Amino acid sequence: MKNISRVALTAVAAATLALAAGTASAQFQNRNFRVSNGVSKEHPMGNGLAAMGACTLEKSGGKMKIQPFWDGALGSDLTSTQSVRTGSIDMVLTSTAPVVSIVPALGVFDLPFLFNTAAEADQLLDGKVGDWFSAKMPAVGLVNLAWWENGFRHTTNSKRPITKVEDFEGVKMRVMQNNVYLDTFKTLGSNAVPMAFTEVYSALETRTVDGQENPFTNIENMKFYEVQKYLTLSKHAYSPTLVLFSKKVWDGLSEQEHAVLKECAVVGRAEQRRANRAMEAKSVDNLRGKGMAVNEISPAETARIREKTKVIYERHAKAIGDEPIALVTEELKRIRGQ
Ligand code: TK8
Repeated sequence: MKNISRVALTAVAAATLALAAGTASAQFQNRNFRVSNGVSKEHPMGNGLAAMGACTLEKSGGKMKIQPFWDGALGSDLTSTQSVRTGSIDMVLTSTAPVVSIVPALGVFDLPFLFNTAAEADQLLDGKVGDWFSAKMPAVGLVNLAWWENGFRHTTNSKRPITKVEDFEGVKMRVMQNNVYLDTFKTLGSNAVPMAFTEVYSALETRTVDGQENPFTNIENMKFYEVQKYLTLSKHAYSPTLVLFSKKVWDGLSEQEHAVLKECAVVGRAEQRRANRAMEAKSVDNLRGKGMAVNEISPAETARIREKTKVIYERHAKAIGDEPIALVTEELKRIRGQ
């Protein structure tokens, strides 16, 4: 008698599981979401998207696929974001800086020396303040699924080591298409040139510009070390990455599909940040090994650079908005126990 009930139980359990999987799959349609990236597939954004894609496949019974495109194949941060707004591309991973022309409040994240650590950036972005910024996206045709990490930005150039403020003088510096970065590097004495990420390598190679600034992972991933001699550990800003989904496409999805995309973007976030930080930890040695001359800036000189760029906060407060600046600065004080 016992044997029969065990066999019956096993059959019922198997049928229940199959039904559940079938039901899950039935709640989902076949989807293939195309994602635009400015970086190459070896960048930690690839780790994040691989984790996110495995998650969406598993939770949709194999129906929801994520298809990354690399090296700006679908366009730059800004043009891809515009395409996501029209629905011709489903998703883009972009720095916040180029999106400021669409959502000015994001400009707060470009203010020099805003964040001190990645931990406080995570805490702010993954909390209610990050949600406040994400809530601004639907009005411009976008849905921010999560905050991933570009990282702390450092300066490279082909002219000289930058060890003090005066060394920025006359360096033709590519910056992201963003007024705060333009103003910051002009204020430091550089000849700042706004340019899409996809054009930077060739602009450095042809000496159209002397330098640029980016997190280590981008400097390594884009092989900027091949066309840049000097790396200065300026750590002058922290760039968040937006995981922007098209609201036009989003509005055609089910609640279950929404839930899976949000849940799996958070799974991808953990993996992308982990991979980014693991790569960053080895980057300075790797870049030295590729022939870059690496220098720190002394605390005294960093203090002079911070002092010189403080004016940026006042100059851009109106364009960014008092509310986002207050939200971020108050939350940072709270996180720091100030
Ligand atoms: C990559 C860009 C890049 C950014 C830049 O698509 O443009 O310098 O730092 O990460 O978003």
